[in-house]
Amino acid sequence: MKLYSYFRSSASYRVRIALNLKGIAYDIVPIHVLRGGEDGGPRHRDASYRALNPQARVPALELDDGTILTQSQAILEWIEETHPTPALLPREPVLRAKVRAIAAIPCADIQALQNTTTLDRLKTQFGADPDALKVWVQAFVGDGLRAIEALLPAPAPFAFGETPTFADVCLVPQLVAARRFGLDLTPFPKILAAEAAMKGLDAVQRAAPEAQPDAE
Ligand SMILES: N[C@@H](CCC(=O)N[C@@H](CS)C(=O)NCC(=O)O)C(=O)O
Repeated sequence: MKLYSYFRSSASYRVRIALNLKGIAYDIVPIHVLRGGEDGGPRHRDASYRALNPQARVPALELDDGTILTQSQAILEWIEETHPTPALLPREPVLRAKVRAIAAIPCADIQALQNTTTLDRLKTQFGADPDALKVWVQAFVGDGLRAIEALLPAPAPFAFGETPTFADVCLVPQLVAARRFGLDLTPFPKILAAEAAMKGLDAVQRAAPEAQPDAE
């Protein structure tokens, strides 16, 4: 199995965590989203990568039979369905929905607003300077994290109990981006407790941006 991944990509990081927690072997194929392309542009916009993922985004997971999966949430669901243990979703349907709802906040509602393409467009088309971009990202990440903090039960020690779920898998990468943009995380003790529990796991440490072959 091959994971097309960029070390700093939060969407790639989610998939790396899930693969590691499940003990699934994979090779990383680094795809730089800022440079490294055949035409001098970013690697993920190369025709050869678009042939794999026409959306020109990371991650993409190539299965051993050549099938390409895209979109981190779809990949997480595939991982859970094909490798059910250790489970990353609770058994009970209401709890499953609650875990998926927490995971959806970074994946669906925050990430697109802090993505490279979005920030580039704000800069080039609307003249946003670095301070304006920071205000933008802090606003959307802060809104999302406030909602998550309100929705989470008391950590025990993970977001939804004694074992990690998709909620934890999606929270850890979101916090990297939050810190990169200088967001004060002290109002989020439940989120920080779940993150601390995750960071104690070898599988999560091996998925970290700084542990990747393409880390800079
Ligand atoms: N919803 C997608 C988002 C994928 C995505 O936007 N990935 C970012 C890196 S985290 C990317 O490829 N950015 C490149 C770009 O914006 O051009 C997912 O969860 O897989």
